Amino acid sequence: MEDYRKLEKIGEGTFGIVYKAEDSVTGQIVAMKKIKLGASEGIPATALREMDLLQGLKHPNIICLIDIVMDQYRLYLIFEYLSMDLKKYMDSMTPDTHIDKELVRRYLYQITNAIHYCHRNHVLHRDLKPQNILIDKKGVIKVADFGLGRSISPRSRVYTHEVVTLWYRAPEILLGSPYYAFSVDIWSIGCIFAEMSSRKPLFQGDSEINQLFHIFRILKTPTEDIWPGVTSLPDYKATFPCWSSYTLREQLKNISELGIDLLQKMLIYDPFHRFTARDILNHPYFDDFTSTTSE
Ligand code: INR
Repeated sequence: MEDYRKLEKIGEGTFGIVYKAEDSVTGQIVAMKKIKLGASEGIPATALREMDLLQGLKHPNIICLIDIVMDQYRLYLIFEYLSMDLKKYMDSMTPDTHIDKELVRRYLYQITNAIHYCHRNHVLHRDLKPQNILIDKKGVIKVADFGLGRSISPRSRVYTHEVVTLWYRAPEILLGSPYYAFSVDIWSIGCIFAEMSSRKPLFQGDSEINQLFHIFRILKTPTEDIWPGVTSLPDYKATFPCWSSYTLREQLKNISELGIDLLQKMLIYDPFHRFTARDILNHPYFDDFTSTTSE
């Protein structure tokens, strides 16, 4: 590993520690994700899967996998480097300030553009959250951490309950739906959009059931009328408390009418009626918007 000089630790991905590093030859600053190899197990399946996915995904708003380096004990994934993530950026702002409305729009456009590209290539991210959205000083966004992403065919089976970080997790996953699809990423983007606008996570649950109740309190407890089939989902209980007012607008004072309209469509309960990435990009919220990154 003389090819790269390790600088400081910058984070921990789903697996493996991430360092800032320098290319010994060119001096280029990179992000280096170190994956320890066990004595005999070889390369973890998750790492192979991530490499496979990332090598196939080339998009201006998706973090670029530059190189893969191995020595006897470790595997290093070399990525392009960005100096900040969206969570750190929001945490660094003083409490009463907001991300500029135009910047929120630029960020939302780029996140959605990245996910639209993933979905077109049959890849779900499944763990979108502010920590794995990287930003630079010029307003460019790149989505990272595909450690849990997985190439899927539509309606593929879910293998685990624990996929998306709780606050950004879609209700169909929380209710134990045996199938889920691209719509889970859209839910997460909606939650991130709300958080960028208000500086506060929209649904801050501390357990799966509490997460659901946070959602119900704001979007009403779902019924068969608004979400056909909901009462048949494995973890649905007829005894769920019945919240009957929709208070999304009241949660978000710093968002335009068009923004609220778009957000509502990203947070539609029924996954089949929830907006797609394409629908988001085509929404009037982006009408007078000129994207500065090419697709
Ligand atoms: C920063 C991170 C800057 N840049 C945390 C971080 C704080 C401040 O994780 C990061 C990465 C980067 C990063 O610049 N390139 C990558 C993370 C990841 C991949 S991953 C690539 O997949 O999330 O671990």
